[in-house]
Amino acid sequence: MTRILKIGGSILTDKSRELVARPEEISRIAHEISTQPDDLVLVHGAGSFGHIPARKYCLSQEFSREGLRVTHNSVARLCELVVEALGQAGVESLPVHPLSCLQLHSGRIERFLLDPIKEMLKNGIIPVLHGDVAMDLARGAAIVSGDQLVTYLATALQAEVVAVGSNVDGVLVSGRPLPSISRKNLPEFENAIGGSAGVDVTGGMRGKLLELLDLADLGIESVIFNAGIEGNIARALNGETLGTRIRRSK
Ligand code: IP8
Repeated sequence: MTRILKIGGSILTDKSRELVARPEEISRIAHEISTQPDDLVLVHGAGSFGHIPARKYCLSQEFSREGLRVTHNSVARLCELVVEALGQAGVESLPVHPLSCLQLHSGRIERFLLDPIKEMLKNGIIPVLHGDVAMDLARGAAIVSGDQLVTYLATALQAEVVAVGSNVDGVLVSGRPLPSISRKNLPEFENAIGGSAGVDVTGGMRGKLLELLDLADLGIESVIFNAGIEGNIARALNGETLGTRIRRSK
């Protein structure tokens, strides 16, 4: 039973300051994950390690060789902090950098070499992926969000649990989390759903929700929950519904 957990970059980093991580939060999350590490793929957001350089080099609009190098190296550094923290918590993981194993076309994943990820899972190792830059057949390069990775991986690996941890309690409407949302009732709430409080080049909550609705269309439901609250990660990994459930339309 494969489970996919995404931890938002806003939990792992200070989103307003470049290269500023939150080591206590990274360590807490690593300890929570260490309580149930089996068959788990971890994806983390880029936080200030990715969104600030990506904005500085205008990577959403422009091709910049230097910007690609700086942004990738920066998110790879955050990934290293996560992998190290997992090791400290007693669970083995390895970084899988999307830049090196997938190909985009117009910003969408077209090819993805999944064999190393499957082999890691078989051998009791947590693959750790992250929002990254990647080469793009139409544009030279583009940004691939952790949320797009979640959707792709959940489909390819037929995940049974898909949990997306954010720094808020779910999909908020008037400050409160919706218990569930589907493509059918999206128009009711669409205008009330915001982007992100910090610097974000991949669309914040709206971008996340659209990815997960695509996944629900394929029959795989997910939850968006608050990973900043201790204990929630373990609950989400158990398949409990907390936060907002992204349901398939009936
Ligand atoms: O934080 C964005 O990934 P996300 C990746 O998962 C970059 O949206 C490089 C900004």
